[in-house]
Amino acid sequence: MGWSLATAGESSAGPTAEVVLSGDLARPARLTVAELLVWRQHSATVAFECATSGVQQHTFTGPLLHDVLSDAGPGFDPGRRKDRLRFLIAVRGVDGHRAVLSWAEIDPDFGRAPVLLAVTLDGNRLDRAGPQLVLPQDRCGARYVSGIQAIRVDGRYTAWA
Ligand SMILES: Nc1nc2c(c(=O)[nH]1)N[C@H]1C(S)=C(S)[C@@H](COP(=O)(O)O)O[C@H]1N2
Ligand SMILES: [Mo]
Repeated sequence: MGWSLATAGESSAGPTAEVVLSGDLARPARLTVAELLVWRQHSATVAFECATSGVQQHTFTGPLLHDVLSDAGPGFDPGRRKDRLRFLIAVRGVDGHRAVLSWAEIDPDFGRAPVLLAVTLDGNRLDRAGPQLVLPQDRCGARYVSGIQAIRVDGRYTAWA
């Protein structure tokens, strides 16, 4: 057999990363960078400090995390604001690095943080590396989870059950 055009999940440049959206969602999904380009794209030029490598500045583009997760159907009644306050968003990179946000942090009715699920970094697409979390409000870089492999929405906080 000769060479073939890209098949699902691969291209001549290597495998394509997928982000798994799971948890309390009506429409769980697996999304590639190409699919994340369908949402309205936002740009953010940010500076953050790393404890080991100092201050870095980058320009990212991608959809709002809130837009992507809202389309996946989180399990609350959107008309009842108090319901949303129990929801957590856990973001995990391929290397196991993870960060937890509250739903209210990115909700336009509460914290309104313009958090991106970035699909480009300084003009380069992240198809193979996977998307990166961008939190323009953060002074430190530690929550800028790169190589995002999974995002889990959890509305059943049970520690006080
Ligand atoms: N997947 C993953 N993302 C990560 C990290 C990590 O260890 N793994 N480190 C974080 C930290 S501590 C910083 S400061 C930023 C910037 O890292 P960079 O210097 O690799 O750009 O990435 C963040 N994102
Ligand atoms: Mo860091």
